[in-house]
Amino acid sequence: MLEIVLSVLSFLVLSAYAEEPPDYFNPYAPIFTDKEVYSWTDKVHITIVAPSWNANKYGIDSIGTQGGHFIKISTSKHSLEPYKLTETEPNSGVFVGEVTLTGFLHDVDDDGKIDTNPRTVGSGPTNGFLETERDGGLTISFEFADGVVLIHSVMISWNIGEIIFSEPVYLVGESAKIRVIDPDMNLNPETVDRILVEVLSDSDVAGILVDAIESEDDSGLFEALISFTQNSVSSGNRLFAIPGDSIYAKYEDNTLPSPYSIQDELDIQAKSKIESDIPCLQRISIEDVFVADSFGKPMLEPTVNEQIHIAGMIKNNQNYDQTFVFIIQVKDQEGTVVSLSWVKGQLASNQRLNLSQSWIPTELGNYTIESFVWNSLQVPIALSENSSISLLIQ
Ligand SMILES: [Ca+2]
Ligand SMILES: [Ca+2]
Ligand SMILES: [Ca+2]
Ligand SMILES: [Ca+2]
Repeated sequence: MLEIVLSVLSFLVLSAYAEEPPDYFNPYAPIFTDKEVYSWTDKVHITIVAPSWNANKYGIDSIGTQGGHFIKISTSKHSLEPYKLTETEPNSGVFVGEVTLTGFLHDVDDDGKIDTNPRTVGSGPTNGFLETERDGGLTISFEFADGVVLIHSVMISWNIGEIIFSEPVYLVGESAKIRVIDPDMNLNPETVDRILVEVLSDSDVAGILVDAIESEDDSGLFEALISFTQNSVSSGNRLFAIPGDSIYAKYEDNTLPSPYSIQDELDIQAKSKIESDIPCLQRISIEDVFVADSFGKPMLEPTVNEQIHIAGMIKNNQNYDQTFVFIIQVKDQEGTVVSLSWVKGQLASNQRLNLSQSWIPTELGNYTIESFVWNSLQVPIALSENSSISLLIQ
């Protein structure tokens, strides 16, 4: 402390540069940065509060370039010195500047081409470019007074990207927004950057490759909007996917923090689902169920031990294919199921289909014929309202 005071005093004696001498006994000049951790190509906003360097209350002062009182901005292998910061207002005593980090040579999207332009140049307050390493620090030092050096350090690190769908489920007519957050891909803080995202569905595992665009020049947040089709192949930002499909979005992160190596890559994935915009029970309708003879003619008085056909017509109310199981069960007066049968198949867009099942009643009585449509027997989801008719066997 004594040493500092002495050197500050000697500085006072030699001082000739300022109209009013700094308050050397109160060297309040903290250095601030807008973040504590930066990515490799971020822009760093620097603020130094140094009221004692506000030499001219009526003019804009600057700091950092006066002999013996340099500001130095450095990474492990590169530095900018002297670097000038300028006062925000004539009488603020607050000095600001920017330095844009420029990373190192690296291929960020695995296409074999380098995507960065590392360089170290500039003298401030906003024109500085500085090369950085993947891990390490950035140090700003300011020799506030002779022998009094103020230092502020921040970290530089890559980040593991994140990817999300805006919704857990989309209806067929909706668009899906995909967001990727990876500050490492904000390669130029002055312009909108873009990254590639792969999007695929259970029905199209080849999928599409879409551009996700940075939301602002300096956000590191990338967004892509995709739509779904059930009737045509995937193309552009349109993905073939049918209701019930899971949909997947994948971003390959080639900028991973330690302990990953610089050459490592990691697939970051998100999952969502696509559902029909028609309520489940209205996707298929059972239009008509009746009892027919072997020629398809309605039977008015069916009798015991005579083969009858239970005929039904179902209709797909959606404009895409739908797999189905059409189930018919016959119950006697006690509610016991005496016949159970089903037909599996696929209905094309808006298709009507006639189906029938045969049954030979062995006893007289009143029966109930119930029919349902499910999507499958394995994981049954009802796709229609149930139909029920009564039948007297004589
Ligand atoms: Ca001033
Ligand atoms: Ca590349
Ligand atoms: Ca950018
Ligand atoms: Ca990254």
